Amino acid sequence: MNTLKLLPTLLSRTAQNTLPRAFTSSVENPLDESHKWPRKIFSGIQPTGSLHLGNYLGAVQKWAELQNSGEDVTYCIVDLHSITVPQDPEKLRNNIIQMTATMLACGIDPNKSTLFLQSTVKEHSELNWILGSLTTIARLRHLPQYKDKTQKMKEIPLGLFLYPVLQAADILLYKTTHVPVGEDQVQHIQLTQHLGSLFNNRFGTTFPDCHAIIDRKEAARIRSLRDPSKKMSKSDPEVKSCIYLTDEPDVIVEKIKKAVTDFTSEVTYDPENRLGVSNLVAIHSLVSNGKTPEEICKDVQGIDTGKYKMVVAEAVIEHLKPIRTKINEYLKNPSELVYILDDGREKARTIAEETMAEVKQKVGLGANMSEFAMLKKVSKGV
Ligand code: AQP
Repeated sequence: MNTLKLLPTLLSRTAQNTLPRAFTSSVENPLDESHKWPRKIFSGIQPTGSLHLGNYLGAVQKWAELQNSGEDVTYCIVDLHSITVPQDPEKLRNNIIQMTATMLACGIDPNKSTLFLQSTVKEHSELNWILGSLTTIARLRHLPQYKDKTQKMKEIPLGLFLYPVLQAADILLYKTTHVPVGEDQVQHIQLTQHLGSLFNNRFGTTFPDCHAIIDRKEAARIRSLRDPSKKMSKSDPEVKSCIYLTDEPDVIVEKIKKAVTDFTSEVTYDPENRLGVSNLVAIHSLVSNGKTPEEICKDVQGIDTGKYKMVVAEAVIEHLKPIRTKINEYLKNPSELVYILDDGREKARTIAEETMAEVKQKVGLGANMSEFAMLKKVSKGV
């Protein structure tokens, strides 16, 4: 239905995109600084099991806020990224369904957001190849996520090395201006800016400059409960380091009870010097309807960190309860989830196809070759 509605727009845009303008603009038109880009939000999440509090508070909670404030938002379940480490095919498909249910339960509304599965829009892989041909091995080798993830690996998959380029393709394909992410992704957004401007300089203005949105300091980096010097991460082998949205209440209590703090019993928010307790205050603040860390500390004045852990656990359990219930509800109807992803794919594909046609034409690849041949014929006066 969407496709039909969009067809006239698509056709008229294609017709407007007259051949001589497109071919000459590619090399002769330098970077157009004055171009005004519409504000567009894009972000992605890997379908690797359940969401943890870091993913939720650092990214997805913000995604729903942006959607509800009327922004143009596109959210992608990035399955191609997840296969950079080995995946069991059956489990991966289950995880895609699980992640779709989780997104909806966290407030992503397919009527307001475009929610789709990355591998169903082939243009992500195509743009990845083109951008990969622009970037250098030296630029990728120094990215901290690559260094962290491969530290203990003997054989490093090429995909793990290249995935920041695919991430840049994901973002640029939709001419994104803003990307809501956690702090761990900042270098990848910088790489995206670099590749976008490299492309623009070489082939003419095509992509806007994009910016990371990290506006809530306390959410930017949720820390491991067992080692607060590290970020909360699903690949952490320490099971109690990470709270999942689907954890049962008793598991959440157990994990927070075991959270590493320090020898001072007072509850204060001092993220520079007291990483562990400040992490708990940050989590508490983010699940408490806009209460600041300072207000939280004032509320719990007089209780020690041991007792405070129970207060945090209770707040987290309360906040996650409706989300867990909704996840289970959505999971009862997987076909509906697949339908939502299919619908999202159609919306995403319309934009992705348009961008790729422009990119291929500018790079000199095989798009519109028949029109090119016609133009040659005309210029030779045949
Ligand atoms: N600890 C965190 N604090 C704040 N934000 C975080 N994000 C991840 N961890 C934290 C943000 O979550 C979004 C989606 O992340 P992803 O699915 O791509 O997973 P990831 O970044 O690889 O992080 P994970 O879940 O912990 O996985 P591993 O163990 O593979 O590193 C991103 O916006 C990310 O910033």
